[in-house]
Amino acid sequence: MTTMTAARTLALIKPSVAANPHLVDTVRARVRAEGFAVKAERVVQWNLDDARRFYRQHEGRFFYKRLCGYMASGPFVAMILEKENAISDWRKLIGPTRSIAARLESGSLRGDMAVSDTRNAFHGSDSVNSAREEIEMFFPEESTAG
Ligand code: RTP
Ligand code: MG
Repeated sequence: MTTMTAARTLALIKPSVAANPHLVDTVRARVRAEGFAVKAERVVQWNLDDARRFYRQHEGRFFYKRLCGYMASGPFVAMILEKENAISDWRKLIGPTRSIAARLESGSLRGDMAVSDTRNAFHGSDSVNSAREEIEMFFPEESTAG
């Protein structure tokens, strides 16, 4: 149920997990069990330029090229998740960026599904502003979302 305090975040199920429908179902079930409402969902296929644009803040980092290649390697799932504290709670549920750290956080989605620090299976917006921008980018029809 939507409440006055509900917040929204943009979640991505990255291509390594999105390629497997059973894993995507597992993620959806987990998302709902943790109290998030899935407000919108779509499948997206990027080319390299789309990936470079989205991750431009990481241009020049040693992992930038493989990150962009990964994100353009196949379809992925974008979702708007709604819940109180959605931004921080989703990032907590996915777990740390680095896979070794994620594995140490029992129950984290990256701990269960990441295959490397780059192919780490999930994205979550990191602030209210980035959530608003990213929701607008993937779901322009949801322009009032924040
Ligand atoms: P995201 O933006 O995808 O939600 O992930 P994040 O905030 O946890 O991580 P960030 O530092 O923003 O990095 C963006 C994505 O780049 C890849 N990465 N690979 N050492 C590495 O190989 C490395 N570090 C980062 C990951 O796919 C990460 O999610
Ligand atoms: Mg980030």
